[in-house]
Amino acid sequence: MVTPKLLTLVMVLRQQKILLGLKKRGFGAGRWNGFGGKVEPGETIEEGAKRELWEESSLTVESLEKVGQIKFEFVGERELLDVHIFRTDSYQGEPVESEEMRPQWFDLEKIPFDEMWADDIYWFPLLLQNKKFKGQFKFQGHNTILEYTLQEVDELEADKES
Ligand code: 6U4
Repeated sequence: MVTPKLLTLVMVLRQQKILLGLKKRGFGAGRWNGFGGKVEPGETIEEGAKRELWEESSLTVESLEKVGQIKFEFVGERELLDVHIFRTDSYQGEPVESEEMRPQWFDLEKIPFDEMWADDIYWFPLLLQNKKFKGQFKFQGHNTILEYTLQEVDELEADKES
């Protein structure tokens, strides 16, 4: 059994725009994405999400809404990613570029899906319609989706400490 790696992803929305960051290094470098990273021992998933949002964008939030959970498998790689997706439309501060991310606001009609992870175009519509969702994507390399499942759900599992 492989233990999935717990990761967070935070989507910040404001007045028909979404804040994405261009990842400058590490996993997914060169792609626009929400803010997030690994959950550290002793923190809840939501705490990890807030910490990463702060570290990568300088924004703070009081609470985040959990909206999605997607598991990723990469053929030939042992590691499974378990990504917990949150959204917020109320935050404090202004986005500031960090070593990891260059933040930029995008109109909701101009989301740069060509320069994002290939799965995003599937689940962003659910995110933008305020739906909750669960899914699983199987990748060949980092660009090709071999198969996937995605479903709208009423509830997501409660947060737990890692
Ligand atoms: P560090 O600790 O900085 O070396 P790094 O390897 O850069 O970590 P990290 O921690 O930034 O990775 O986490 C990767 C981020 O990418 C998380 O926010 C989750 C997100 N992510 C991973 N696969 C994704 C995918 N297929 N689609 C997507 N986001 C994904 O939209």
